[in-house]
Amino acid sequence: MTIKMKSVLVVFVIFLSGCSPRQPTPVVSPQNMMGSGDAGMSPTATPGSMMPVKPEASHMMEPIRGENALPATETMGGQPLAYREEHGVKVFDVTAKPVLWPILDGVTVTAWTYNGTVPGPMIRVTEGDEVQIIVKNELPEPTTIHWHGIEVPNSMDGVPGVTQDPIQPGETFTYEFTAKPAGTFMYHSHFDGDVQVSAGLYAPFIIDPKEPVSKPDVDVTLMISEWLVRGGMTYAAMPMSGMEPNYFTINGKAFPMTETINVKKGQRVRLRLIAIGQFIHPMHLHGMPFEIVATDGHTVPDAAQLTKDTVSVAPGERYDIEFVATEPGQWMLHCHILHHTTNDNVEPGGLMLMVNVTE
Ligand SMILES: [Cu+2]
Repeated sequence: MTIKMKSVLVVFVIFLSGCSPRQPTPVVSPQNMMGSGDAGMSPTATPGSMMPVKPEASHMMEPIRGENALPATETMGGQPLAYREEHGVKVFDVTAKPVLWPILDGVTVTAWTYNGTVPGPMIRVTEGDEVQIIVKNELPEPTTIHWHGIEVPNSMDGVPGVTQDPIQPGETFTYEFTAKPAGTFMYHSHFDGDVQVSAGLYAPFIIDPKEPVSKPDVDVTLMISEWLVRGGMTYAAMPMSGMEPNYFTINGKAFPMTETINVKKGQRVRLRLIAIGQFIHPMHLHGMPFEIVATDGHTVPDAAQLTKDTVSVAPGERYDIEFVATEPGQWMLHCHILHHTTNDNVEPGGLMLMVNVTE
């Protein structure tokens, strides 16, 4: 072993010993935390599992705050948001607020939402539109919105402490930009993202092309995310020991409460897959192969389109897939990490839905 390697090892050991939890966390049981006392004894300790010793990191271990959260009045998330036109600008109102959101019969999460749904409402405009989004913060904590993948001016990018001050509880902030380019995008919180995004602050943002293109017969947007529900409390699910999710949702619902996509034989179907949680999901369609027609909102040229039946959607990615529904029947779309097709470890559940093709 070289001197350099030895010194790296010594520094690493000092780092690990400094990270040992000094007191039990109030939320997650110590046996779940890994590495308590001696990280070297724990073969699967992750950097995340060491973090609760830092006071500023403990927020992620606490339940999602739901003071004054009312039961959701809407049943479906991701629905188109109405707007008003003012001097040629499309103006949208978005309120960030907690609600109690059912993801399954008998399972309700405390969600932080845009306008009371998970996902929040879909903003859908045409390339080149001037848009204004008036954001009111009714959360108990500051927030901001990032327009993921959209080419906005830097001052509209929603990064707290960099491009803007956080929107404090009770405050309003107006975002304004020209919608471009065309494609599948999303908007989500960029303040305490590990907690706020996991809690539900995300929604689709679709920009349709200005020049007419051949439109699919069926066009469905599916946002994929994860939840940790324990003892009736909701926590921000993370790839971190003791904080892993036990529920998985498509558009805010776990199977069998996920939507069914109804299609007539011969129709061309576009599914816009968006992963907004912190886990990768290899989504597999039964019965019919599909083409990947756009990645992260950008059109894939015909000659470069892959024909697939499974596509892995990593956090932040979008894949637009298309297929012609040639075969009648009930065809399942599901994640192929099969633990993700369970509800609290019971199959079937989670990331499954039916594509129902009829004559
Ligand atoms: Cu998955």
